[in-house]
Amino acid sequence: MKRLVRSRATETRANSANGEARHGLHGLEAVLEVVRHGQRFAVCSHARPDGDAVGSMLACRMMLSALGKQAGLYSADPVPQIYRWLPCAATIRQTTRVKGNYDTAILLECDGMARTRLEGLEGRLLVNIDHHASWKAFAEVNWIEEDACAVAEMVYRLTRAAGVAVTPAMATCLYTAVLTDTGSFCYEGTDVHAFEVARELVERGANPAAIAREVYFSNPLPKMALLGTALTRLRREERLAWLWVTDEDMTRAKAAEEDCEGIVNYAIGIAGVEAAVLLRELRDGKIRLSLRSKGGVDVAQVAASLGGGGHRHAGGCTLEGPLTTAMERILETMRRLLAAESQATHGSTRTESPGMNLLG
Ligand SMILES: [Mn+2]
Repeated sequence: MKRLVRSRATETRANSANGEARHGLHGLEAVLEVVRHGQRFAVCSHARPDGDAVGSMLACRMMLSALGKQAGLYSADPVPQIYRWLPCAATIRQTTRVKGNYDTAILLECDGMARTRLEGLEGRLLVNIDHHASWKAFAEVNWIEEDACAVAEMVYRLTRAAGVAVTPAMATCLYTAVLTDTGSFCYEGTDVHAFEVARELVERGANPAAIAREVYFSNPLPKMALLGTALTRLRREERLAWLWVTDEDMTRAKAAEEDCEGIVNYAIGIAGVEAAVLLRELRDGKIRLSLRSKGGVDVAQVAASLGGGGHRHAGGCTLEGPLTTAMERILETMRRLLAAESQATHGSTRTESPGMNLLG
């Protein structure tokens, strides 16, 4: 199913091969050129950074430093606890504004400047490196590889192409990014390339067991308390499952924003469920959605249509509240999507029976 998107990426690869930019797209070579000529780089990724964003930013800075360049790392949100042990994680500055005389800004897996929630990027040479299906060619230099298992794979390739030796610290950052972005090598798109990159990173000093211990076996207790609450709200209707977390739940569990990470996987993990949604009430009343699919339906499309982004299997977006309104809206969209997919696959619309709550 992921193969459906290969054509665009293949075209991108072709662009880089013949060095010519079509539709505003460039390749690795164009980014390499910018890296060689620039001196001061601001490197950032999307707000609410995940393992791929954090690991790739850190490795990117290490690569630029090795080339004798200056690099500043910026994030609108704090680095999640489970990634704070990464080498040099403290060099990521949490701010809403990038200050400094950077000539170039590298945006990792963002579909626009807004996705960073950072100000001060304007007026610099913008480089866009993305592997999301929801990519946009918004920058001066756009390098897109939808087939890359993580943006870390692209940073790794860039590092190799720049002739920079991948140190154990870089390998650790990049491996963590690949590990988390492939869902521990479980998601669709975990192909031979993903394992090749992982193998090369382990060869260069990444320690899989030590990294897994930090990322998966170091959960704070409030995260478990929040998960417990969320699971009491698990609902299922045929091939669709959903659950939600209120702001009050967060307060009661003493949970942090990042403790919501992974909850949606319990919903998509149910046998027979094809698509899942986690709704999370934010402090400002808006509702953050995490969408998952086993591949039959494309949640990146849904997310993009609602102002978000992601991949076929995983996406996210933010809706206006209240929770019940956002829930009705997304469930209606998902039901329609599943019905259309069912019709396309089986030639007839399955009757989606009235909702059956899993727990009462
Ligand atoms: Mn990613």
